[in-house]
Amino acid sequence: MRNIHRRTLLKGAVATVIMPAFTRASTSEILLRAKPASVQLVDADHPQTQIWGYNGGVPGPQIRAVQGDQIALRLSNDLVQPTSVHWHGLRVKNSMDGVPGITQKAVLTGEEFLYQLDLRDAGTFWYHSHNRSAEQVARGLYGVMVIVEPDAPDVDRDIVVVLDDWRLDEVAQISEPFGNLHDHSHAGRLGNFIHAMFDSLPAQMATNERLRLRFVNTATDRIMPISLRGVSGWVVARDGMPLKKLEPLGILTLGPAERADVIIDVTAEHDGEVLLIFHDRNQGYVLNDFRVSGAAATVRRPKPTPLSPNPIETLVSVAGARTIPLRMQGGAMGDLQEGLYKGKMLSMRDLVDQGQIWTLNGEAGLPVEPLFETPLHATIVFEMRNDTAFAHAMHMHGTHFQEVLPNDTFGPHKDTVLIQPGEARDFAFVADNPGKWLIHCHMLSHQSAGMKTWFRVG
Ligand SMILES: [Cu+2]
Repeated sequence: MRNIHRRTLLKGAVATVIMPAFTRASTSEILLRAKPASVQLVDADHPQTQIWGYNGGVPGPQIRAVQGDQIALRLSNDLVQPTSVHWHGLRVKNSMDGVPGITQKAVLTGEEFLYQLDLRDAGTFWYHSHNRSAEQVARGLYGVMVIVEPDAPDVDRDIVVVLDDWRLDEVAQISEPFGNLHDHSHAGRLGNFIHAMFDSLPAQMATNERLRLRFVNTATDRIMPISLRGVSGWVVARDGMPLKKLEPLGILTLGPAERADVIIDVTAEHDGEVLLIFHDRNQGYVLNDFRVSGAAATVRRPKPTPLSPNPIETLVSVAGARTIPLRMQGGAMGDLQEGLYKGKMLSMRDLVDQGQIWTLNGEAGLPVEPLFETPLHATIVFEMRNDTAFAHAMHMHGTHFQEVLPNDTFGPHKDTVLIQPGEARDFAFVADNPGKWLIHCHMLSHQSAGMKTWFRVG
């Protein structure tokens, strides 16, 4: 049995609830003003934390829209650094993908950029800075997008739960500097304050109440294994895409940028409690606890049915597909001797001098030429090989991929996958979204230290 600690990792801290402004998408523009702000991140015994956020909060305004909507979002940059916004997991037009140097110029201080998005898929997505993201996301430049199904499942409450990990000093300010070589060469910048931010806080829960929880791991580098006590439930979607077969809810491990939609029924009795637990090694830490009072119904509802699928192509075969090796190397305790960087072959020592520690297929940083080019509608298989001592959260822009499993079967659609040390796993997709797309580690410390590349479709 695991030990359960009723505290978060930072001494004296308690889990926090932040109620972001809801932004209902409509025909008018949504303004996202990236700017410094001060928020009560930790408890009232600590000072407010200086963050960078959209419209003065973290998370930024929650964008709720209906599948099929078109929305326009105007980014306005009031930061001291250039910035951009990436719509993580949304299958957007390439020019709207928010990647400086690939799909747009970074938005300079005092300037603006208008993003126009077609919301093809329903589900739980998020948006975040894609410029100097290891710093800008760590400072709070992210928010959640909920794209509602026309036939949303019947639940009593639908709640967004953001999981984040902050490195704070003793007066609750974000620790600097960023870009620490030890972080970058190991598991990334890990924090000392882990919390769950609910967009609406259930003051209490009731027996047999049914909730949909939309978990989003917004941490730059922290893998989040979580579980719930006092409930029974199912994972119904991953990375915004409905699962064909619901997964019973056990310990849910979300790598950086991964999402999971969960439907739970409260099984705890009156005067019992529901716990949200973060697991770290053999310890469990209670992030939130909810008192159970009364009953919402006398009996549990039947098991939910799967959500309606999104209009994304589902693989049936990879026969004749083009395979692209994607070998991860480098980092501490790795065996990387040298790597290509900006067209030059450098020794590991020289790479490190450039802040580059990780390679994909022997190259660090964004190559001038794409990793590969493919005509539209071709099927591509990434042969991912993790030859490093650390896990990586590999994220592909533009569409979702599916794991290639035995006997022409395929895993769920995912935009980010956690690949453990030594693992060799294949992920396939149909290249149906034209443009220049990134594939990179979403441990943002690893990305900034080299682990990224790109490809061209069409
Ligand atoms: Cu990584």
